[in-house]
Parts: sequence; structure tokens; C-alpha cells
Amino acid sequence: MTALRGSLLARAKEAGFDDIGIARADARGDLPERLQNWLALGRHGQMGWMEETSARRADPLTLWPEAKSVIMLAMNYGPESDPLEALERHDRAAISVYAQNRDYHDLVKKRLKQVARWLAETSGAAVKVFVDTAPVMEKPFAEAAGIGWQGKHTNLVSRKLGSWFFLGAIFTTLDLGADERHDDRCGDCRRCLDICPTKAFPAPYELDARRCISYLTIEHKGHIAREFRKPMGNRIYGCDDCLAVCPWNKFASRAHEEAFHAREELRAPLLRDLAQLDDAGFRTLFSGSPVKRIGRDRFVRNVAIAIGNSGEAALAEDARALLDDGSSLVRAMAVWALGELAPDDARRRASAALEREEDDAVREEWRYFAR
Ligand code: B12
Ligand code: SF4
Ligand code: SF4
Repeated sequence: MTALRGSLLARAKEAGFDDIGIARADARGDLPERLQNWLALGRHGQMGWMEETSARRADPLTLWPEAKSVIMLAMNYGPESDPLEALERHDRAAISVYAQNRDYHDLVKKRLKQVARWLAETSGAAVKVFVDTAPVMEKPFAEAAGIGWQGKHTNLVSRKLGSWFFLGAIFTTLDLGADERHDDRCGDCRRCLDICPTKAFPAPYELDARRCISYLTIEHKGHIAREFRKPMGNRIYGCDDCLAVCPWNKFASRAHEEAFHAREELRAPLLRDLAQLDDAGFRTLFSGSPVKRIGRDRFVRNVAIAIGNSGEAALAEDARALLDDGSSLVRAMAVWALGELAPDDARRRASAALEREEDDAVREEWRYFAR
């Protein structure tokens, strides 16, 4: 079995993975309780699929009773420079590192399949591959497989790769033994907890997704609550702050996969250009990118918030242009943005706008200025 494990490692490296570890399929420990606890507190927000799949999610054997081993693989997407620099460029958007080029799901899945196919052919065992969207708790299984540990920000940290890597899983009916679980190397550090702009960590190692900018900008389908708008700054898709401050990133390196190198036009795009995107323009710009998934309206909703936070008087013009947008999500945030950049103008427009506007949430934003 040792020889097979050695060859498996070599195959995974050939397929572009940077680390690999193996956990027993029955290593669920108290995960079902932890996940239930998290769901019972409502910390998943609108991610109803987390609830629907919870039984399979916390236990690989419920997902696939014949599975004996879970092979966890990590792929580096390390950025070229510090992603926090983008937060200082107020007329531009910050898109999180993982979303500045190709959608990782497709690439990681393709590579997992390469490795899994080889394993099935070599051993005769059955295999299944999973990445992200499948009901698997990838982080705790990667910790059990020795790839790294769940840091206080709840993501997996690696001594070799720092914070910047994706996870994927291969389940197999083959008994490959297990690697040693990784121990926690956070110590007294709490940098990730302290930097979080929206105070999304109720306690170390616990995240309330409803407060996380990644959730708010990507998963949350409705209007963004007032308390989060200013802390969002110019983050329009995801957030990297808690990852970026981790001291273990001194061991991180730039992604070797070109598909994960930032596309020039997504590195720090002008808010003005993004605010002008219609549906077709949005689809073209984000073709092949994970950003495409949220659709033009939610995306421009996020851009409008960033415009409101820009402090750039010139961008008030762009907020005005969105006041009559077809999407109420966008109109509501355009009112808010105008109020931030040109409050007198918002006050002047409020009563006429209230006569026309029919959407309750947008009316609520205008009423704020009609008082
Ligand atoms: C849902 C989800 C999200 C949600 C919720 C995040 C979360 N922390 O759960 C949102 C949308 C917010 C999100 C954001 C991000 N995500 Co995400 N996400 C997922 C997904 C699909 C499921 C994660 C999950 O199961 N969450 C449920 C909770 C319960 O799990 P947990 O955090 O492990 O919970 C632990 C603690 O709550 C703890 N716990 C519970 N009770 C108690 C009690 C005590 C006392 C203690 C100490 C602990 C404790 O135990 C739990 C189990 O270990 C995974 C893919 C997958 N299938 O696993 C990707 C994944 C975790 N995401 C990923 C990434 C990259 C991100 C972002 C960095 C993207 C971005 N730049 O915006 C951010 C990071 C935000 C953050 N700090 O976590 C990567 C992480 C890779 C890595 N190195 O770890 C994954 C693995 C995707 C992938 N295949 O690569 N994500
Ligand atoms: S991704 Fe951003 S908002 Fe979410 S927990 Fe980390 S620092 Fe907070
Ligand atoms: S920033 Fe500090 S506390 Fe947070 S994950 Fe990294 S080492 Fe752990």
C-alpha cells in the first residue's frame, strides 16, 4: 500500500496539486453535531442547501456507505501581491483573489478526475470526486488528512501554502490507511479575528456567515442591511482580509496554474466601468469566471455600495445613473450611494422619487432622505 500511496502522490503532483493527505472515511468525529449546532443558530443564512444536505455533508459514509478512504487534495492559488492593497484604491473594486480569473470548480474537478481515473485503473477500486459544491465538509477532512489545520478564521491553513489553496476530495472503496491529523498552529495569534470588517466571528474557530462579506456579496440574494454597507468598503465579490493577514502566508507562493493568475481587467477594475454593465456586458466580462454565478443585478448592487463608500464626488454621477435601474436591488443601493456622496441631492430628489417608486425596500431608502 505504501508504494501505491507514493505513486498516488506523484500522480497528484503531476495533475497540478500541491499537497495531498488521506483520512479514513469514518473519521467524522463530532462533525454532525458541530454542523447541526451551526445550522440551528441560523449561521448559514440563506444557504438552504447546507441544511438540506446536512446528513450527507458531515458524514462521508452517509454520502457513500462503501467508502473506506477520503483523499484530500490542495491546489495553490496564491496571489502575486498583497490583496489588501486593492482596498486603498477607492475608485476601484476589490475582487477576491480566487475570483480574478477562471472558475476553480471546473479546473480542480478535471484534475481530480485525472487522479481518480488513474487510481481506479491501477487498483480496481471504485472512486468518486468532489469539489466545493458537493455535500462534503472539506476543511475538517483536510485537517484529519494532515494537510493543515482549521485556523481561527475557520479556513484551512497550511505550513507549506499559507491560506491560499482550494480543496478537493476523492472518495474510494480502497483502504489506504490514514495520515496523521494536523495539529493547531494558531497559538495566541488572533490577527484574522481582529481584522474582520463586519465582526463575523462570534468566537475563534466559528463564523457567522450572515455577517461575512463573502456571504453578503456572493450568496445573499436580497438587500444588504445598512450595518454592513460601510464595512464592505470596495469589496464587491468575496473578501480576503482574514486570509491575507495570516502570518503563515510567509510560506505562500504564487499560483503555478496560469488559470489562477489575475486577469488584468479584474485586478482592480474601475467602479465606473462596472456600474455601467448591462446583462450582456456582465456576461461577457465574467465569462468563465465564478463571478458570473451571481448575475448582473446582485453584482451591480455590490458595485453601488462600493461607489457609496468611495468618497469620490465624481462617482455621484454613476449613482444617479443607477437610480432608475430595472432592478430594485440596484436602485435601493444607488439611493444609499447618492446619499453618501451627495446627501443634499438625495434629499432634493426624495419626495418626487417616492411618488414614482413602487418597491417597498427602495421607498424605505428614499424615506430616509425625505424626513
Ligand atoms: C459554505 C461555504 C462558505 C460560506 C461559509 C464559510 C464557513 N466558514 O463555513 C461563505 C460564503 C461565508 C464562505 C466564504 C469563504 N470561502 Co467558502 N465554502 C463553503 C463550503 C461550500 C462549505 C463550508 C462548510 O461546510 N461550512 C459549515 C461550517 C459549519 O463549517 P466549518 O467552518 O468547518 O465549521 C467548523 C466550526 O464551526 C467548528 N465549530 C462548530 N462548533 C464549534 C464549537 C467550538 C467550541 C469550536 C471550537 C468550534 C466549533 O467546527 C466546524 C467543523 O469543523 C466550502 C466547500 C466545502 N464543501 O467544504 C467552501 C470553502 C470552505 N470556501 C473556501 C474559500 C476559499 C472561501 C473564501 C476565502 C472565499 C472568499 N475569498 O471570499 C471565504 C472565506 C470566509 C471564511 N473566513 O470562512 C475554500 C476554503 C479553502 C481552505 N483553504 O480552507 C472551500 C473549502 C472551497 C474549496 N473547495 O476550496 N464559504
Ligand atoms: S472573509 Fe472578510 S468578512 Fe468574512 S470573515 Fe473573513 S474578514 Fe470577515
Ligand atoms: S491569522 Fe493567526 S489566528 Fe488566524 S488563522 Fe492565521 S495563525 Fe490562526
